[in-house]
Amino acid sequence: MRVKHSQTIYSEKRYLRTMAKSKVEAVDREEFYVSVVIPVFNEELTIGDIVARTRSTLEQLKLPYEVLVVDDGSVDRSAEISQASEAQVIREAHQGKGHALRLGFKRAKGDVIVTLDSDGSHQPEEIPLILRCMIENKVDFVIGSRFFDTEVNNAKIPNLNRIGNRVFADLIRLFTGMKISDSQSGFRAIRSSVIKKMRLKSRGYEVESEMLVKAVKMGVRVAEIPISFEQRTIGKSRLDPFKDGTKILYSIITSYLF
Ligand SMILES: Nc1nc2c(ncn2[C@@H]2O[C@H](COP(=O)(O)OP(=O)(O)OP(=O)(O)O)[C@@H](O)[C@H]2O)c(=O)[nH]1
Ligand SMILES: [Mg+2]
Repeated sequence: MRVKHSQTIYSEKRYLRTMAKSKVEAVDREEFYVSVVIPVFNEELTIGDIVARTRSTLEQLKLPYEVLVVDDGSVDRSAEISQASEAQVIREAHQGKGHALRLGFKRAKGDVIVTLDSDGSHQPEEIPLILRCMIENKVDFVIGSRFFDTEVNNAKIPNLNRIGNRVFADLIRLFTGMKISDSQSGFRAIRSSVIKKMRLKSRGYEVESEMLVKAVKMGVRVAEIPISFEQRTIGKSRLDPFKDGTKILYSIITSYLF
């Protein structure tokens, strides 16, 4: 199968410098409503801070926005804390990160959807960088990559996860011709018109690769920019490198073929 697409991978050092200088910068020239969708599963120690920083960043940008936290079955106070932080909270029985994101996408009213993790790995102050990249490069899907600033971020990411990421990137490149450094990053922005056409099916961590492969197949313009990254220091990862890695491999293949 031949994939017809136009694509841009944007990786200029400029963005790293911008990041160091000022994190909340004006996103100009385009007005759009931003929906930030945050999946949460037992992250009571970090979710309040993430929602507060997300809201404060969007307030400074002066863009209309909403923050949707999707909590599918946390047994801690994640949902209560999110509500108290003035996020809209969607609650459901536990199914997985992919299912949670899909619920959030369905509910989101925005023209652009931003996703970020709630365990403190991503910096909400970098949302403007992602949005700016979308506007300046006229792309529909921007991925925040952990693997540009390799010396700093590589050391924070477990070896097995890094190897897995490399394998997924190679496979995606083989199938689609697209060079990607971080197909699994959960820090992204995508036009909701694109999401609507994707018919996502993933329940778990494979949602990120499903979105990417389907976007490339649809001919959507995709860009990557560097982000800073902190490995979680509190709470618990539920990612099983073998079980979830296999699901991700399977998802890359099926998303490409069907
Ligand atoms: N709603 C919901 N969110 C989830 C689920 N699984 C993970 N998440 C969230 O998705 C984000 C990423 O999950 P992590 O467990 O940190 O996975 P990871 O980042 O690949 O793993 P680490 O590198 O160990 O942090 C976090 O914000 C989680 O709270 C789930 O089943 N439901
Ligand atoms: Mg994490």
